[in-house]
Amino acid sequence: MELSAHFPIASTSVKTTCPYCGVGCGVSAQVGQDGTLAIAGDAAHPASQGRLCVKGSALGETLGNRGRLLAPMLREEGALREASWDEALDKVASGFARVIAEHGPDAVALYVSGQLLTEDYYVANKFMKGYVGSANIDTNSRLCMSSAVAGHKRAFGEDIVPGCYEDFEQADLIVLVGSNAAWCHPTLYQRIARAKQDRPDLKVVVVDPRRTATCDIADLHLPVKPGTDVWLFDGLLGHLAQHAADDSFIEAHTTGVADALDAAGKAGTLAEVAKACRLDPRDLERFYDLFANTEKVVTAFTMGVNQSTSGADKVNAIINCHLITGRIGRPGMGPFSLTGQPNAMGGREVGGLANMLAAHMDLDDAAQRGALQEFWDSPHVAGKPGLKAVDLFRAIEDGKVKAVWIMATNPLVSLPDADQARRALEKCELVVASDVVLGTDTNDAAHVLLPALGWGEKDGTVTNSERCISRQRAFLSAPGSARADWDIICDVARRMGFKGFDFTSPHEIFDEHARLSGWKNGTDGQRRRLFDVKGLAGMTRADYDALDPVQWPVRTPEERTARLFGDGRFAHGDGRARFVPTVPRAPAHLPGGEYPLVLNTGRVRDQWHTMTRTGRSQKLAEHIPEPYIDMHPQDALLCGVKAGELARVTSDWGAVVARVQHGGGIARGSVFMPIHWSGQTASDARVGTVVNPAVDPVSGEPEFKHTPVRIEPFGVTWFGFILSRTELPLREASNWTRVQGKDFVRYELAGRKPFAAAHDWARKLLDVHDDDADWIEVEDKNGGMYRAVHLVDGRIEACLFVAQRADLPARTWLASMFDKEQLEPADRISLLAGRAKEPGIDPGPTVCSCFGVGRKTIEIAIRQNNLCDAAGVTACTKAGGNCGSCIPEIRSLLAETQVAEA
Ligand SMILES: Nc1nc2c(c(=O)[nH]1)N[C@H]1C(S)=C(S)[C@@H](COP(=O)(O)OP(=O)(O)OC[C@H]3O[C@@H](n4cnc5c(=O)[nH]c(N)nc54)[C@H](O)[C@@H]3O)O[C@H]1N2
Ligand SMILES: Nc1nc2c(c(=O)[nH]1)N[C@H]1C(S)=C(S)[C@@H](COP(=O)(O)OP(=O)(O)OC[C@H]3O[C@@H](n4cnc5c(=O)[nH]c(N)nc54)[C@H](O)[C@@H]3O)O[C@H]1N2
Ligand code: SF4
Ligand SMILES: [Mo]
Repeated sequence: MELSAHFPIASTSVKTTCPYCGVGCGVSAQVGQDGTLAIAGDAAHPASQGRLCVKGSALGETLGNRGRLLAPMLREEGALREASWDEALDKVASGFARVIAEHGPDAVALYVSGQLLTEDYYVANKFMKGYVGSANIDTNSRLCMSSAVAGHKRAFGEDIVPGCYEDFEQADLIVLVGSNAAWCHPTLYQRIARAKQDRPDLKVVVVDPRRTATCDIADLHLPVKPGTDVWLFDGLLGHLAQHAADDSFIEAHTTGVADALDAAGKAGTLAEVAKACRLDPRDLERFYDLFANTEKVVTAFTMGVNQSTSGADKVNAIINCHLITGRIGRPGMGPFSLTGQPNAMGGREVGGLANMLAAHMDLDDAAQRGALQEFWDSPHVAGKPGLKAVDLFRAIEDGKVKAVWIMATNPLVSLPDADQARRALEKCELVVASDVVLGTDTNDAAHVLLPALGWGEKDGTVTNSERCISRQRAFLSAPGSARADWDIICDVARRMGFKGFDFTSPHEIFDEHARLSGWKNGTDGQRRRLFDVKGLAGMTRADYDALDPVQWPVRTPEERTARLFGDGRFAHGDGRARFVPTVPRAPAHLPGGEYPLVLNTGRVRDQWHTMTRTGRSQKLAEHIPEPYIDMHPQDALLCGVKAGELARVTSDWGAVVARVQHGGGIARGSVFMPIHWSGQTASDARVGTVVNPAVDPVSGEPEFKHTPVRIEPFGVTWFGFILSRTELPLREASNWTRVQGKDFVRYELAGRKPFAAAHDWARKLLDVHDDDADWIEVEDKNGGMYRAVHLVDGRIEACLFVAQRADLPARTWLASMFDKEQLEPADRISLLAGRAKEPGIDPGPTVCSCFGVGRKTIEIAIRQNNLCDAAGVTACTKAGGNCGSCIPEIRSLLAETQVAEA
């Protein structure tokens, strides 16, 4: 891609880390002399060994200045205007200072993100807990990893992931619980798939209410009833106690087994557990036997576990099973929390959560608070936990928190009961947002916008799921007047008169962070913290810049640590791990009455969260271009909705509209919606508005995967689409979704009001004023059809197609017209038909985004060449030949085609 306005600062290849998921793949970025950028996997990176998934591969497409926030902005009387850094930062500093002076330090808050670098995160936390004097700094990791953190702390005494990625290759059984790794941790998933191919004895069990792409490699899929994992693992604990307990390990290294078994007993007999989990008892027995009889077991878990009102208990129920068998800390075994964001771990190391301190110190330990204050030489160290994300936004709405600074997260989309979050920001006196892009739902509610450096421009470190610290390195110069997040925070801190923020580079911050990790660590009567990277303190700037990926702890510069707890010593004072009793309990809100179905929410393969970055890539838009509701055909029948048509999903908290589809492997009683669409990309698909705000009592993590809803048809009277070179103000128009095209934007439309005055509406919308504009149109008033194309200098500028029925032409051919600088006469004639005179084959929905290969192309190749495996499909069509993220889908097409042929 061209990076016209971006001045490349490096013309050789720069090694950095992917800014998306917690696998933390190494990326090699090369900016050519001509300004073009090439992205490839970094073969030397231990987490990924040269591999990238589709999102990582498409990083180049997401850069560039289009849509970026390039200067500070202030909102005055509802309108945004550019401001200088001085003016903007003074406004933030004086606003925070005034609120603190008038209402105390707890009346301000920071809401930050696992997408900040460790250095940014470190200073944000120091600013709030050490200088403002409040622990009101929470992070979107509350929505993500907080149940795992709570579970780790309860069991181990510290937030520790004991294992490493190699364990997935060395295991004989991998249990994936509430994880769609094929789509969410793709390169790690592919590592498992390769290990299984080499060693078919490696068994994989997937525990997920949906039959996801991850089940492609599963020997056993347990489609648990949503929210019932504690029953499942409590039942397993009882089974293991009888068949696989490691008594000497339990005796020497743990406490609390009897209470845990007592609590687990409440789950009942195997038959009762099977009933509670809605599983076939034979499958359950198979799973229990497999687990009991396999020494090397890794149980990896993600959001199906954490995002629950029993999230922390789910985590501990899993850990209990590893403790009772002593399967922890040794090669090929252990509980393994897969992190979501690129720096979820780094955030936890610096104490980004409202109930933690920096460097794994404890907020409720006065001695550690004292030690931290001494190290920082700060006026305070917050003495009580701050507000957790959901409570924070309630406190903002209640007027208790009057100023909030949001960094690298988009809470008006990602929080549960997202309309509540919007109401909160509307009432808040001062809302500051630091972001890399201008158009986000949260920015729309902010008073001050601060432009941050993004990936490729910023410098620092991140920590992945296996505790591996890697450098993110800059290879592009700052666009506009954007500045690094750490730099912005330090500047505000200095303006508020705080000392201790004179950092001039991320290297200096990292050094302080590394020194703090070793500060009074196990000395001066303080608890020994396993998080210790003092071996990385004292590096020169050049050392830091050249830092190779390294797993912590790093107590001496030479130390390398793949696994923890192998010696049976845990981080609790007595060195023992705790069995945590977990009594199964149902989710907070159960389906029934008005809301008979359970809404489950999660991710799709090619998009990242609220789409502010992946949404800019045409390649990534094609796999799943529109928001959808996946549901069982029988439920659809009962609700009176049909596949391909729009439906409304309503809960007690809000409503959204999306297209119904089947085939997502969902059982009756549940529906699934992706989380990615916001007010910027769709009129009515911000799914957070529907999600209930109940949280886990221990971790404060919301129950994103379980909201009772009802579904009903969303009747429309017309359908349509627009392709346009410029963005259109559709905000108030009918139902719409925005899809990124190559040199255009596509809008899918539907309307409820009778369709009238098409000609005037179309010209107004497409901004065509000139009477002799090159404007071609056709209207069939009786048939309820209207089509128009606007050309400028022989090039297509925009086209609009609407009809009373949904049978509009496929968008593919029209989209290809946007590639042409000049339309040929034959193209012009075909424009209103929306397809070439002799149409080729419609490739169908995209399966392989890397090479743009559609479903129909693959199906035809399978049939014509009698293909029987994914490698054959790749050889014929290229699909799956780059990142491999689509291989599970190719394999299910192979299976479907084979069934159809039979
Ligand atoms: N493509 C892509 N990848 C991503 C991200 C992204 O936005 N896009 N985001 C990253 C982030 S921040 C995160 S946190 C991770 C999330 O990674 P995952 O947790 O793997 O992804 P999700 O789709 O949120 O949910 C996982 C699964 O939990 C299942 N589930 C729902 N309820 C239950 C239940 O009660 N029990 C069990 N066992 N399972 C249940 C869902 O059906 C779903 O398939 O992905 C990371 N990777
Ligand atoms: N219904 C439902 N909701 C969910 C979830 C779910 O499963 N279901 N999952 C939850 C989870 S696990 C997560 S992690 C959250 C994620 O939710 P969010 O964190 O809200 O989502 P993002 O779109 O990643 O928001 C990141 C923002 O930071 C900006 N940004 C990117 N890089 C930088 C940078 O370097 N500096 C600054 N200042 N800004 C930057 C981006 O443009 C974007 O606006 O969503 C949560 N919400
Ligand atoms: S698996 Fe994909 S999204 Fe995750 S770090 Fe690797 S390339 Fe990035
Ligand atoms: Mo996450």
